[in-house]
Amino acid sequence: MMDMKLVKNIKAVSPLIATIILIAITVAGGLVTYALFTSTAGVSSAKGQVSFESVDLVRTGEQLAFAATLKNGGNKPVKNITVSLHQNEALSFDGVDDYVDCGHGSSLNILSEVTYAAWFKSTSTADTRIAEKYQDETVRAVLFGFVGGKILCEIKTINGLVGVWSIHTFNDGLWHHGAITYSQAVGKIRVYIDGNLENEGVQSGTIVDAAAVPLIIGSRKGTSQFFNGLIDEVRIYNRALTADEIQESYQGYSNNAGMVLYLPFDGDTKDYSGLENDGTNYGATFIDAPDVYVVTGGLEPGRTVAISSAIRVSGPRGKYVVGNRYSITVSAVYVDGSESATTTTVTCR
Ligand SMILES: [Ca+2]
Ligand SMILES: [Ca+2]
Repeated sequence: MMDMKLVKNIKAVSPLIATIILIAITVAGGLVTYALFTSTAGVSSAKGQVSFESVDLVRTGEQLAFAATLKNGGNKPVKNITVSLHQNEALSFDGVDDYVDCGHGSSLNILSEVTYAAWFKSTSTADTRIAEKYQDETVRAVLFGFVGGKILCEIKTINGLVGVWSIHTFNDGLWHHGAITYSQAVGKIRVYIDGNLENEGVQSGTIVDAAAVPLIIGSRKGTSQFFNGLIDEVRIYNRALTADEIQESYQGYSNNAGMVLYLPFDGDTKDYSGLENDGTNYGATFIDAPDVYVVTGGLEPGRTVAISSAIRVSGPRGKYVVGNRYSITVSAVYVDGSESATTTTVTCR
């Protein structure tokens, strides 16, 4: 059975990322089923009965081809199989005192057209920040917050403060892509979740000049409003991305035009936009955030299943580098509810 929550949980882990791809799976015997490329939390590593017969990872330019043959070597029918590729980390914030300070580089002092975007995962109902440039109620620019499970964007311009909330709550513990934009030319603040416009509001004028105020990830000023959960792939642009571009970001395509900050949070808090707005990490920890294929088809004992898909690799920082080894885990849930997992490694070629 297709787990809709899993399917909704599309965290296009980037810079490598996949668009949502339907993968045809042909089970020996002719049954054809489908799986979505998606991503969820990690999996266990216990020895299991479903294993890899073969696995292959090939990068050609911006394309990554993944192929594997899985076998149910046990005597119980499998209900659900998940395959995950481990190469990506996210940053975990404890909701107490963790944050990242990206300083106040001039490229972050954006006055008229702006986008903040990030992946987030949380169950918090608190008043927290994903990213903010805030000194006090007078000198404050952009607030990209997670408040009561909703995304909140506040933009302060010379004409005053306007806040726009997402309509829905997103503190369901699943990965979501959040993006907020302000365009002085259009006169709108817009909030997008998972690639779609959630809400918008009217605002006007140039954004308050906060040149000396650092950009803080996961907190207000590093002193309050601490984010509780995971943040990944933070991007800031000095232009308001279009709805189509936001949708593409959600699907994992990296748009570099006007990008002034890019934090992939894969083992460091450096800025990979090229503008050196590197973050200093105060206590947040890196956790494994694998790319996951959810293979929804069942698998009878003794049978094999071949899966394959093409993934588009994008972004300024190449992932799944040729010659590097990556860990791949297959997790199985059996019809009786028991579970197993087996991990192997593969060299990208
Ligand atoms: Ca990451
Ligand atoms: Ca801490």
